[in-house]
Amino acid sequence: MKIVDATVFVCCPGRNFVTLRIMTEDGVYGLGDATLNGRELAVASYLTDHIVPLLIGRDARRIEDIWQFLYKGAYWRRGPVTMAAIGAVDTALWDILGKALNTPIYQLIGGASREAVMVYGHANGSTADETIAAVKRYVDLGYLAVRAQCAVPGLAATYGVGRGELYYEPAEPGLPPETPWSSERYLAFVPSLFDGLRREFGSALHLLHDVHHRLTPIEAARLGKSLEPHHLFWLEDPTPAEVQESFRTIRRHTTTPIAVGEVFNTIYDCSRLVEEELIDYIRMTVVHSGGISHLRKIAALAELHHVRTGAHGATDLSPVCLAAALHFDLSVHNFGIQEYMRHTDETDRVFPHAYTFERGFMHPGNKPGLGVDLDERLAATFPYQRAYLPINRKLDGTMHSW
Ligand code: EZ4
Ligand code: CO
Repeated sequence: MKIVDATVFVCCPGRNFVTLRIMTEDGVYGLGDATLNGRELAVASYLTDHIVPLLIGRDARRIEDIWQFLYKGAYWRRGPVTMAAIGAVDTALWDILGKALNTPIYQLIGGASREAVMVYGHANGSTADETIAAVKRYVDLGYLAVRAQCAVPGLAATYGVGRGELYYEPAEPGLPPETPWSSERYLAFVPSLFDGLRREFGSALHLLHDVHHRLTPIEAARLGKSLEPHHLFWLEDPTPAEVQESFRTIRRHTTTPIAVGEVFNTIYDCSRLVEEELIDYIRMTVVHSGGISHLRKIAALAELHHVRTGAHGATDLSPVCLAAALHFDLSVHNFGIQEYMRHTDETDRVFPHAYTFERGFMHPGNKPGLGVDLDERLAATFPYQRAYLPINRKLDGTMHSW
């Protein structure tokens, strides 16, 4: 089952996506998402210029060997660009194998461990009342879990507060917008938001919150502690995770469950967090962490330490990545929850897919492989548009994590 061709597609049906298509000699092809928000073309070039020539002629069924060949063979290891490129190849090869065997991927990686996968949606508002109304809309759509974000009084723009109701898209065409940040104002406000949410929705609804890497460990510990009465499903990215030891401080002070990992790329980025049981959910992304093969190893390590999965599923990951995540989620034993930000209608049309949402749960469907296709002709009508994520500055102008 020789690989005869591999092509990279860059398109912008509402936002940019990079997609790898690997073709085999018998005409079976597989897709992999390679989108790295704001740095898309670096991955496209890594694939086209450096990986595609290495794939031609290889046996598409040797998924693990090709993974190791691309990882060890590059000499330069890890990093989001490299791991997104490897992740795209890995996903495409699983897609090919599933199609060749006429089987959905989840059946190749252990079969279903559950009937369907619980997902959470993103609710946001400019005021606490607006956020409450947005959460209500998700509850009405059947969601059992909702992430709640709100603009902070006195700050002109806040992470997670979008323009539409269901879609939140932080990347902006053109150069990166600058947004102001104050940890003091944020910390003073968030507990009251969750007081209001629990008053409105009672205790059964799963509520999540994303700090988006903005607090110091001790500030994050304080926030976790103050939110304990509201028993969050998780508090996400409380502090930047380059320093894994930081999480000891948070852990020492609060029982609020901690989730982290959307910017991680390999098992080494999370091994200490997992082995020391400093986190509760590992949120690594299929595309940015070496694909389904590597994510399964991470899940296996996490399972030993009571850490569950919560794969990143933002709109800047294409339907190809979401499908891969759903096959992974359905099969691993220690699945926790899946992030589900709905894509725009244009995106859904460019990537027709078999996955479904019903009453707060998703299922990858039973089409062979991933169950996602790429409408190449439609994709070509949406050319790449340069776009960046915003940057953050404190009120005095100091650069801060976004
Ligand atoms: O900001 O994926 O939990 N979800 C998130 C995302 C990230 C984007 C960055 O590209 O934090 O919305
Ligand atoms: Co996040």
